[in-house]
Amino acid sequence: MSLNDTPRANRLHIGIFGKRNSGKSTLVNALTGQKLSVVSDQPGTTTDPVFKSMELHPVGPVVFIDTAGFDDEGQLGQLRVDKTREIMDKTDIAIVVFDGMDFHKELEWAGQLEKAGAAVIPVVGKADLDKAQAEAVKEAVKRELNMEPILISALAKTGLDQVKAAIEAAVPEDFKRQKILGDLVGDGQLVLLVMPQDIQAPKGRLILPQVQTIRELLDKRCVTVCTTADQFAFGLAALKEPPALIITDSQCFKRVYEQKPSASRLTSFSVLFAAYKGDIDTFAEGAEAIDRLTPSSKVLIAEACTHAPLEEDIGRVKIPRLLRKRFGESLQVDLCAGNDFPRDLESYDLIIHCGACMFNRRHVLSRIAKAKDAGVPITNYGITIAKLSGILDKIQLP
Ligand SMILES: Nc1nc2c(ncn2[C@@H]2O[C@H](COP(=O)(O)OP(=O)(O)O)[C@@H](O)[C@H]2O)c(=O)[nH]1
Ligand SMILES: [Mg+2]
Repeated sequence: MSLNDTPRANRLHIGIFGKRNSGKSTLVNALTGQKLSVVSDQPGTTTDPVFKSMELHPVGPVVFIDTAGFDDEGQLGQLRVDKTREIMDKTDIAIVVFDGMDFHKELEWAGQLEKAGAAVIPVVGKADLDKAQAEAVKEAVKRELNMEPILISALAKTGLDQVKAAIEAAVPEDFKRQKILGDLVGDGQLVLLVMPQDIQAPKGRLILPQVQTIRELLDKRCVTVCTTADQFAFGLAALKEPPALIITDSQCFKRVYEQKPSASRLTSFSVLFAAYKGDIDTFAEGAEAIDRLTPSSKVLIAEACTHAPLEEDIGRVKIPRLLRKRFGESLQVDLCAGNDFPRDLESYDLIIHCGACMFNRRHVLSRIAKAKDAGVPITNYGITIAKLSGILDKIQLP
């Protein structure tokens, strides 16, 4: 990914699902106009999901995900099916390829994808081979799904414009209006950003939430001033008027709150991203569960990044320390990272998720849904720190 690209996590995720050999890879290649997935008549050619980012006019930045096929067999096959299942949780729009009259698997997956929150576009593939058979499949699928499948031939490149139009029509509303700042700041206002001095990003870079927030502020023509936490007071003093909004890293929340002018509203990058990449109301409600923890409670920390732990890692060190300080050393704190998310959530009293800048919104929403299914409150890092520092009621939620 180049620095100028839209990060993958902000792209519309379009997953291609179907049996092995149904023409999924050929379809992705045809839709993107690029040869990126191996196509062969050997079932099981695509193993790990393949991600391909592109600009899809007029939808915008999307990523197509070519999967292995959900009918895979054997031990290796099960691994591939599991990988495909993981993709389900990230999928905004699912293209389900129907191939032949035996389509109970396709129906089953279409149902699961819908339940996971994806918009399903059914297509009948290889329509160039036997038109009458393809029509028959289409009618049968239509009866079952109550949706009209699109007849396509990825090889002859027919039906592709219809698929693109269906994608455009299926873009979820919340994806279209995705904004980080909401109504927190008006056009052209003065905004001060406070970032920690131990910037947790590769040398010469800023972390994504900061980059994206700055970009959106500049789009709003806001005068955007950045400072490290230790220079906060100096930064404030250098401004002629109090900033309309201060956005701070949650690690220095308390200090900034105590020093800020009363005229300035205050929020944090994590709070902004809790709303942008999740559900702020659920997270705020989930944070209330912190008050109900006891020394024998069990907390799950879910970290999206699999990076090597930093010395003062917020999820691995800071939050567990803050919690144990309040509830004692016997408090059990488990950690999961990356795509791993435990199936048995019921035993937890609280889930604390990271800001998820590496995840797309759908992925976080699917985890929120799983937590709700299990009856476990869920919140995130920024809200937890605000809650533990006693200032959750003093910050602006977007
Ligand atoms: N006739 C015809 N063959 C196709 C079509 N799409 C794919 N194929 C062939 O079907 C085989 C499997 O295709 P592939 O894209 O690898 O399937 P996947 O396993 O679902 O990814 C290959 O030999 C393709 O050339 C199509 O629209 N028409
Ligand atoms: Mg394939």
